[in-house]
Amino acid sequence: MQDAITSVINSSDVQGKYLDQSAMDKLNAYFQTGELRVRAATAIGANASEIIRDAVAKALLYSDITRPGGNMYTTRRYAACIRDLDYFLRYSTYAMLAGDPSIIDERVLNGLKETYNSLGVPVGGVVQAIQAMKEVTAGLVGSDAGKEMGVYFDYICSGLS
Ligand SMILES: CCC1=C(C)/C(=C/C2=NC(=C\c3[nH]c(/C=C4\NC(=O)[C@H](C)[C@H]4CC)c(C)c3CCC(=O)O)/C(CCC(=O)O)=C2C)NC1=O
Repeated sequence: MQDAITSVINSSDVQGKYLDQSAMDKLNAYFQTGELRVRAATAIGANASEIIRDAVAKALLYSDITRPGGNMYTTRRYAACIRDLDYFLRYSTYAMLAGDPSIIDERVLNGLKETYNSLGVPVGGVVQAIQAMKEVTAGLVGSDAGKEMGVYFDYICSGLS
């Protein structure tokens, strides 16, 4: 995985140069939001199951997905869905702390779309649930940190579509 610091340093290193102004600006923006990121990650970690419960209630409950014939029907599949949402929330939080999405590519998106397609997991429903987590999370951590988390929730959604 990469983070905001290694990604800036690596791209300067490839050119054999010291960091230029735009690289310094990127680093500065990252350092200035450090406390915001740590505070948001703490709040998300302490409230993960509530975030997921509220997102499921907003996006999935009482829809065709949870009725007989739907992909979340049966306790086993319902639990698999909740577990997937917990993965998305946890890895988005890691990526938000790192300021870089590469961990999501490596550990979440790699092969996921193919897995969902082969199991009949409706990607549209997954995207709706992730968007609902984005709203619920922003409500918890505030709009600045919420926007930052939104980048990584959206990153997962685009990787699935
Ligand atoms: C850490 C990275 C990681 C991810 C992301 C991951 C996802 C993942 N979700 C799966 C299944 C599943 N995923 C869902 C999810 C849903 N169904 C719906 O209708 C909802 C819209 C949605 C929840 C939002 C369901 C129901 C299954 C079980 C499908 C089945 O076995 O029939 C499977 C197949 C194997 C299994 O059942 O465990 C994988 C690999 N596994 C991983 O290791």
